[in-house]
Amino acid sequence: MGNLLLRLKCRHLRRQIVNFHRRRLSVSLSLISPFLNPRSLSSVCPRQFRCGDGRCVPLRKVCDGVRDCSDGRDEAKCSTCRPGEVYCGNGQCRPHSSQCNSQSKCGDSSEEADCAGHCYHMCHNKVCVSKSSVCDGVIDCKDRSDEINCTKAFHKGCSPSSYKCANGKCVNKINPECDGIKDCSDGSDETRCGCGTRPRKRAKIVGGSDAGTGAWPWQVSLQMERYGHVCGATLVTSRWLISAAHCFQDSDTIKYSDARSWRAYMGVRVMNTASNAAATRQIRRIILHSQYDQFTSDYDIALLELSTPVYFNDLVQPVCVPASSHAFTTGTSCHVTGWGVLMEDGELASLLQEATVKIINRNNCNKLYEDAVTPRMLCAGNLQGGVDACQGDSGGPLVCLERGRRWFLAGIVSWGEGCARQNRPGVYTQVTKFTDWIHLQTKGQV
Ligand code: 4AZ
Repeated sequence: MGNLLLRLKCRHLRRQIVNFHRRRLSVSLSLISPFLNPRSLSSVCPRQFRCGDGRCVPLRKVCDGVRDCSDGRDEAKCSTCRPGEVYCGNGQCRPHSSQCNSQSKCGDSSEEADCAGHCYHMCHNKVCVSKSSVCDGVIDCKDRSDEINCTKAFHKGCSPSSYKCANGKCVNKINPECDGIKDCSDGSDETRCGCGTRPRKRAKIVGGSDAGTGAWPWQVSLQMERYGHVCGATLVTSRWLISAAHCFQDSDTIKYSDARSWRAYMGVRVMNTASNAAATRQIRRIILHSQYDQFTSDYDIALLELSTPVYFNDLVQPVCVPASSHAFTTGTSCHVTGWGVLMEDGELASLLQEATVKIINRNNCNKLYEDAVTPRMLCAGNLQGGVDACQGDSGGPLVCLERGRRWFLAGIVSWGEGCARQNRPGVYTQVTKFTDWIHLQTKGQV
């Protein structure tokens, strides 16, 4: 695959998008100054603290006892913590759950001080896994022990790692859904399994970074009439697409939230002409997650209902949506696809690109991103750099092959610092955290 960079749109760097549209279409759009509008002003400090004068300060410098903002805003309101938070030795407030989890959230490690080197969960091979990585839907221990012995009964009767059958019974096997074996007595783990296959690919192996025809039949290009390709999305049923909420945040000049402005192109490989699409649909409505936070990128998920259903064929197929209990293993090679830029500030790809990226443990990823990775996010990439999603890939799929037979949607391209930089992996919306939300919003259609 070489040093492939996938392309995409960046939600928080609105200026880049506008620039990109200007380059692409030579349409004279007025460049939005982030200093004119309070919302854009905040958006120039993604995952950082914004001082009163607009300067950005890393979150780790907030409440660290040192005034970094000229107005001292970074050190104001630091003396008390909210309920459920732990007061760190340096004055910071951190979630109580971060105490004694072998992962310093306080910055000064004060919340880890009285833990006597305690390891929350020790894998059989003596790898220590912190509290927040246990039962979080990502397998970190080779023996899977961090996702097997989940006894907390908060999945409406089933432990987080056990699959809940339609009749409410729990199945403790890892990822039993659509694996060809009936595990639920009511057979519900094997219903609705017409997903995650690639009819065209059965007899073919395609190498390199250009995707073969029909290689990723759930990949959708979301386009706006005036601007062409803006974001990716994933086909999950004949009526529903999953994408990123940040693709639909209005700017001062562009109403990204208006469903009527968008077209979904499916079965496309070569981007340049829309006539290449096997199917085109208008969008009936866009459902944004109500907790989406444009500053932290938390809950970066959107559902798009198509105006009319699409017909499946060799080039248009839905991917499987994982059950909330589905675990994706740290270190697994998964695939991200899109028509995003081939390098930071580069041009969009005209041929659909594919890249192999490995699932990264969230705690390790948080160390690289100063705790900006929430439990709703999943990191994947190559820590050496060189392979990643980038602007224009946003909203598109990160998919993993399960037991060599079906592809499941593990993530939605969401954010990252730059593209393909060393120790700056891609951050994705973790789909398993939204399985119930998706089911609810689509009234059980997904
Ligand atoms: C973006 O600008 C963006 N390298 C998306 C993904 C990544 C970086 C930026 C990951 O939307």
